[in-house]
Amino acid sequence: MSLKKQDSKIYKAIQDEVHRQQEGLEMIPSENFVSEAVLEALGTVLTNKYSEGYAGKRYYGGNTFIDVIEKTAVQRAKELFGVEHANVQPYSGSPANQAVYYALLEPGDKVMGLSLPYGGHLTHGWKVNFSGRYYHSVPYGVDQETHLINYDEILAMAKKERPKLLIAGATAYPREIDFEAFGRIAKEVGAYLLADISHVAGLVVAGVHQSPVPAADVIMTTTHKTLRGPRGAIIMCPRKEDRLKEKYHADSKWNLAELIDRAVFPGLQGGPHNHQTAAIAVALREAATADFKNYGQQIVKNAKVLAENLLGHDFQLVSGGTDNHLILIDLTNKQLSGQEAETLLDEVGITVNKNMVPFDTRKPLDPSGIRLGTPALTARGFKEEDMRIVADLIAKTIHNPKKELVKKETLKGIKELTDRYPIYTNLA
Ligand code: DSN
Repeated sequence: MSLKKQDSKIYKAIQDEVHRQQEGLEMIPSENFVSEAVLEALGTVLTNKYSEGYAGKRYYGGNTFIDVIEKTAVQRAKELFGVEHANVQPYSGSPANQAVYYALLEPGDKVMGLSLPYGGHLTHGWKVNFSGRYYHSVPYGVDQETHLINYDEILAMAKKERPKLLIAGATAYPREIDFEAFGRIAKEVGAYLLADISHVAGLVVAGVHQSPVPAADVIMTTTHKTLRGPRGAIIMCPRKEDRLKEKYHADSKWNLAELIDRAVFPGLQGGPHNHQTAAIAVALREAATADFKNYGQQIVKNAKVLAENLLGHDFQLVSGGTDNHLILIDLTNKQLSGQEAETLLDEVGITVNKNMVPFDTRKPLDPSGIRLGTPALTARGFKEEDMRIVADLIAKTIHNPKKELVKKETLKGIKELTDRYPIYTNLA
């Protein structure tokens, strides 16, 4: 029976969401639109199957075709990123980072990552997360003046703290991350380097951002952000050998790749989500095309034009602009909180998220900033000239919170844009 007939409530909510995505400007920088082929792979009978273990070594029968799918996804990840090993089973980014910790560390070991209020991720050592609770987190921040990562300061701190794991990566950092510099620091202090490229994986693949492959011991990426895949994550080892085996795992018979695989299963997870693995494989194939390279380049071009035009409307941008897919606006000069701006923009169909800015004096649930980005709009086909219009629409909305006529004009402007770049037309 069709979903529509069997469960009209859920069917309607899904249709409403299709329309929301089609008719609004999706600007949360960690979100994207997958292709119809990826969607098709996700909604398949693969969700019915258990396949604990790895290809050729499963704890359940009937995995002939699942093995084909998982091996294909692994091979595509290895080729796309240029790594020796890939594990495509993590359910998403947080479980994947948990697996990296489980593979490399013992509880209480020291980790050093970018602090959450300065743009880091919960799993990079934040106190309420497993990473801050079960490990000894000594977070670094950003420079007070420039809001940039200060590699000299991180080196000095790492020399003093001697972390076992150094983490390079962010969720709200608008500049390119210098993985090579992080690699030098990790080598100097004898730490593992985890590059969490969840936000910028698509930019790395497109060659617009530095690849962490030469520098990192382990690379983790979610698959659903700039990479344009389904929700999920991949853990990769550029080199299978454990560079610090003598120091940290002298008694272990496993190399780095084996430590990672054993941490994902049986360490933390049960059966992989095979429908997700298939969709990841499809997305990785798409990401290997010339079109995707153009897409990654366009994401950054669009973000830069958006940033320039927002500056023209007197918005204050953290670090003064962007090198990647995201922009962090500090709304302090607009007498508006991040929550108020998020709500105002939501009312006209512009979706962004409230976000702390570095050295924020407000609270996480009502911070001083909003975070916005270009991956999803670029996936629809938006170009530089469209981003100028988007900047105008954002400015109008923020500057005229109570004017109904302005709101009407903005809604009209958004409709013109979204009609020009339809998505999922076969689903509406
Ligand atoms: N929640 C993601 C983001 O929005 O950046 C990170 O996990």
